[in-house]
Amino acid sequence: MTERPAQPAPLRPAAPRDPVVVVVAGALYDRGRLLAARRSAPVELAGRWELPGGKLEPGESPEEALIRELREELGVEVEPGERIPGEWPLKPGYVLRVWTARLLSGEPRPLEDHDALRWLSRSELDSVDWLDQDRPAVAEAARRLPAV
Ligand code: 9L3
Ligand code: MG
Repeated sequence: MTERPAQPAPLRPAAPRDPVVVVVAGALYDRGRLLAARRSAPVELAGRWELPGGKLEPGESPEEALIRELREELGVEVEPGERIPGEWPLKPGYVLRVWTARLLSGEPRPLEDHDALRWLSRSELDSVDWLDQDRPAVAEAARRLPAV
């Protein structure tokens, strides 16, 4: 009777990848300008400027999250447009994805998590202190600034 060759040890099932929290942000355009929002919290980010948005909630599509976040934070209704290609790391376990968005109604106001808003033309984009993590996304958003 021949001995069966030793079987290799069964492979461990692949460890599930750490879930990544998706943060969606909007590149909102109006007459050739891009909306920038100054964070009021948390303290380590306060005073820095960003594309407004926030974390995807369970069961939400990114577009739904963007609509909800901009309604909560700015008091406006928006229509998400195209996803700006790319994905930018935030703090560990978080990534930023950006969509263009069109203002349907309302005038943005800093209702939640921001204390100032500015509409920036292309030549003004460097005049605010963007979060480092938002800079590459802002550069991509700026390339899509509609000419006026
Ligand atoms: N964040 C960075 N850039 C952005 C946004 C909308 C958010 N454009 C970071 C800040 C927080 C985390 O993502 O660390 C979650 O964002 P939020 O829910 O506090 O807005
Ligand atoms: Mg937010």
